[in-house]
Amino acid sequence: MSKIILSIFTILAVFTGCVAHEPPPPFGAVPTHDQIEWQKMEYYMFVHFGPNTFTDVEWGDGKENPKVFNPTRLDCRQWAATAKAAGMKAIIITAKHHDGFCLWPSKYSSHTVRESVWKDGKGDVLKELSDACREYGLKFGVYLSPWDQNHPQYGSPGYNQVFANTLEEVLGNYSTVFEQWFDGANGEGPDGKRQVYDWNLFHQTVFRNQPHAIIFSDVGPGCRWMGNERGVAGETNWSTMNIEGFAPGREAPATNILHEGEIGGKSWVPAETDVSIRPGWFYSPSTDNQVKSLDKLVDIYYTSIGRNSNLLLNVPPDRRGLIHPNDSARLMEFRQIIDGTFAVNLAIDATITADKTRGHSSKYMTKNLIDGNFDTYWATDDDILTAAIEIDFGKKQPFNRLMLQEYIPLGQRVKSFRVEYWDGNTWQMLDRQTTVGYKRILRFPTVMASKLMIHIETSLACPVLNGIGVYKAPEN
Ligand code: FUL
Repeated sequence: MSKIILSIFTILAVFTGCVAHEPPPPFGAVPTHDQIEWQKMEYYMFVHFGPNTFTDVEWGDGKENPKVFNPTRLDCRQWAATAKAAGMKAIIITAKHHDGFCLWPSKYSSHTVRESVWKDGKGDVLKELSDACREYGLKFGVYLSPWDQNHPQYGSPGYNQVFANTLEEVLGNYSTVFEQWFDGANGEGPDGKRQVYDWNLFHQTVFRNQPHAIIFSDVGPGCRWMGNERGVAGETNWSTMNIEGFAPGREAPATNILHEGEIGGKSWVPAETDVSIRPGWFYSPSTDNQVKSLDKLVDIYYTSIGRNSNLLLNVPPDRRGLIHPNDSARLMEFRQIIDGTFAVNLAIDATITADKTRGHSSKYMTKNLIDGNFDTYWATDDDILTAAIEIDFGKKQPFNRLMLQEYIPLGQRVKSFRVEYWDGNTWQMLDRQTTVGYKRILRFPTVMASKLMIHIETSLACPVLNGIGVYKAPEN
């Protein structure tokens, strides 16, 4: 009899043990493998370059003489070297802006580098940049504006195929494209007509040529515009959103939705923050002394990468075709500050405990939060939606940054959390926030404390975190 009971217990224990050791099931919309790899890139360069660089306007009207495009010392290797030294992972270039000018000799346009005097009309900026990116180990991406104020067919049904052919040329002839950037701006063409865009055709063309490309637009589907050009993503920022029935531009969801995403949204469309290092997107000699300050860039870091968004920082080359020294010097200072801030994770030498651990299993313990391995994580049992994680430094320690990361392959879950520190007698409130996502960084005045506690207050499904960092940024 007792043997039977024992076996039943053994079977039960093994069974429940097995269940508890299973990874949490994915929750809601989840990213594709390409979206996960894209999110890990975090920081890359936007390059606005074209006739506007020489005419000092932000929006050319397509009537410019192509001969105005004449960089005297164009060197894409200098752009790539700068991006690399800045810690960026890629460069996205405006292959064609709203003026329709193509930075490659397109056979579907008569308004291109071929018609310019640069290299006697034999140059190709996309070729030079994609080669330079390859050489420097950077990914390559392209911006193409469907709005085209030069093309004679713009505003007629035939233009959609012209644009698809143009895309095919750019995506099929250079290198792997990690991101296709679609601008939502849709204005009038040369004959005063507006185009009804065939997004299905455009998307099919992208995926046929570049199956792994992330498509950026107001509504993705790969990643989304986060609603402003100031570098400030939503403090609450879901990577999920409902995109069905919407389109880029005038048919996009309300800006506040782009800004914050949507809790429980049916698609995974993470935010990308695009912002320029200068007041304009294109170079102007009048802005040489208006490169954003170091403090401003650092603020942008925390309101983009620190808020579950990638950062696409625009650095416009000058009329020589080079990144101006004022911009590159600022980029290097910026990198130094960020690298310095995140060099030492104080959580690594601390004792980290959680009040709940999935199945009490070592597979899901807090050590996974600091092992530097993206694919290992701490989690709770499926029905446990709140938890507390304590970080004990063993002695008083100054710190002013806290980083949290959710394991996004299983979806975005945390809806609210609060952070407290131990003042020696009691727990003191430090901050209360909402979403985490791929990466959330809190910035606060330096605290001297021996312990830090993170309370996950609400979560849509059991919390799954794969990273925690506590840092002491140099005071500046
Ligand atoms: C906008 C464009 O109109 C601007 O010129 C710039 O290219 C920016 C990144 O996107 O929609």
